[in-house]
Order: sequence, then C-alpha cells, then structure tokens
Amino acid sequence: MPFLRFRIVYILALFCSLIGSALAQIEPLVQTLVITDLEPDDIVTLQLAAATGLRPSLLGIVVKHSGLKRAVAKWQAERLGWSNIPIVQGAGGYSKDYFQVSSTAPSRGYEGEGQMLSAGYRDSLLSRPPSSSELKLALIDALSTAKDDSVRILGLAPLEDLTDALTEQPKLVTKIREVIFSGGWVIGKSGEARATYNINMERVTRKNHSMTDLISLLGQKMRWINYEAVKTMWPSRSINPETAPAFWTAYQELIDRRNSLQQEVENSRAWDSHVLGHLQGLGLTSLHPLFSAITRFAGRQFSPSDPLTLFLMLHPNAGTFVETQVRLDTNDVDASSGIRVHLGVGNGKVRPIEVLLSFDRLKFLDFLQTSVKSLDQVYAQSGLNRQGAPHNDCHAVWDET
Ligand SMILES: [Ca+2]
Repeated sequence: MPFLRFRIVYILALFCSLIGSALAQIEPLVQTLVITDLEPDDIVTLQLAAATGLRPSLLGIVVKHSGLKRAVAKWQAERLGWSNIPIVQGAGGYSKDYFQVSSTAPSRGYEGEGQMLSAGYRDSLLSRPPSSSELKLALIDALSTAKDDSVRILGLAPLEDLTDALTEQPKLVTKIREVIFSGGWVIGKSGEARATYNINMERVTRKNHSMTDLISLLGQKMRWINYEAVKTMWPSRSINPETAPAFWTAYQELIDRRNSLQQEVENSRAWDSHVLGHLQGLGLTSLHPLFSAITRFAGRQFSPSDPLTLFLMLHPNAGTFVETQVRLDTNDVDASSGIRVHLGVGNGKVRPIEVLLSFDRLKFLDFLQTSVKSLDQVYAQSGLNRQGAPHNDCHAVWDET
C-alpha cells in the first residue's frame, strides 16, 4: 500500500507540473509597440532590441521629417530582420510647429536624415506632410485587437499620437500593461523642474500639452525614465568608449566585420557635429561634460536615455521608481530651459505616475555589452552585407508601399 500511495502522489505531481507548464505556454503574450524619432540613440536602441530577440508589432515614427524617417526606419527594420512589421508615420511637422526652446534647437534645425537616399526621393519625402492620424489609427487598431493588459509601449519619442488614440477611445487603456517613456525633467539652478526633449518636442499647435492628458489616462501604468536620474547617475550623459569600453569594443568589432554599418557611424558623426555647432552657439564651453564627450567621441557616442528605457522595460527590477504627481504648464515655457513641470504640489487631482530615481549602472553596462554581441547573429540572418558600399543593401525597401 505505501508503494501505491507513492505512485498516486507521483502521478499527481507529474500531472500538476504538466498543467503548470501548459498554463505558462497559454499565458497571453505581451506585444511591444515602439514609438521612435530615429535619432542615433534610437537606432542603437532598436539594434539592441533586435539583439535581445524583441520583435515589435508596430513601429511609429514621429517628430520633424517623420515621413523621411519612416523610409529610413524601413531600411533599418529590414536590416534587423524585422520585415513585415507595420511602420507608420505619426506626428511630425516643421520647425515652426515646435516650442522655440534651446535644448530642442539641434533637432528642429537638422535636415541630415536619409543621406543615403537618392536626392529626388529624399526631397519628395522631406516635403511629405506630418500625419498624426496614420499612427493614431494604427495604435487604435493594435490595441483593439489585443487582450487586456497585454501591450507595452516603448516611448522613445513624443507620444502625441498615443494620446490622440486613447483620448478618442479611453476604454483601450485596459489593453495596456505599461507605457515606458524616455524623458522627464531636470532641476535647474533656480530649483525649478523643466521638461526635457521628448516633452518639449510636442507640437505647439496642439491646444494643450497632451502629455498631461496621457498621464491622467494612464496613471501608474506610466513609467518615466526621468532625465534628472540619468544625469545624476551618468554625469557625462554619453555612452562612449570611455564610459562603456566593453560595449564599444564589441560594437567596433561588429562594424569592422559588417562594414555596411559604417553608414550608421557616418550618420551619427554628422548628427554630433551638428549638435556641437549648436552647443557652441549657446556658449557652452569645452569644460561642460556633454560638450567634451561629443567633441572627443563624435560618431562614437550617444545619449544613454533611450537604451536605458529599453533596458528598464526588459529588466524592471534594475531601477527604483517613486510615485509622483506630474503636471506640465505650457503657459510657462522658458526659451532656455523649456516647459515648466509642477511636481506633486497643488494638483491633487492628477494621478501619480512611476518616475525613475536610480538604476543599476553595472547591470545596464552588462546589458549593453551582452546584447551587442548577439547583433552579429541578427545581421547574419537578415543578410546584411559584410563587404561593399553601404548603398548596396538599400535595394527596394525604399518603395512607399
Ligand atoms: Ca528618441
């Protein structure tokens, strides 16, 4: 009899373990939607995402020249093995459409995207008008067909289109597990909090600043990778051969093996020299950590915010967050420091969001280094050229289909 009891217990245990693994398999898959402005740090972030095996279900392309950037995104996606992913143009616009804030001046003034395209094609894309509705409709479509709590949104750029989608159909908020957003504020010398790039780069033509609406819709489903925390923990504000040597060694080896990637380096260098020109115009001296990092490592450095946002989406426990009430005040826009951010005072109705306080720097460095080592495999599978001119792999993906 004891033997029989043992067998029954054994069979029950086996049964439970099989049911357990079956349940794990049918747990709803989380899909990731990415909103990006395709600047050099975004491109590295997309590379790292592909290296971790992530395959977004939608890429939304926003900010100035979003039509041109959409074509470049198609090229990038093809190289990363992300064929057949919907790539949709969202809010964009022209320089005049944005707040005239000095921190956004380099972006408002940049015209250098898509240099690898033929001039005629590039010109036709540059004149393509912005389209909030295309991305808004794509987001509504993706959220409508998703299960509850099954969508995460990686926000590497302004989120106007998402606000429009959720304002139109607020019930879709239940589909969202989280929105993790690269951006926030910095505390200036006066002690005031002022918004950083992705918030300052919402179009001035909107009646109210939509990020406040998005906050009230999402509450704690929103995590901000706040720039104040990034600045404190990464004073150079640059991932370069000095601050992340193992990553850059591996990245350089990859570029040497697949010299088609030289195009990304050239684009990044062009962007850096453009930014440097603006910083000089603003009177920043070479003693400023940002200035010295860009000068020394032009083409071999990028901002940590966007890759950090990806890292903290994939490894949420590597950051500490604090519930914070945030309200943006577009009646108080300072030309040198941006939109005023009010934090937790006199705005009791505002739902708190999760704001980054600190992160595990060593784990982040390890993530960068480990992910970049898997990139060669990604490019091998997508058939990226090892040799030859970078233009060789542009082929037909430019078609606006
Ligand atoms: Ca970005």
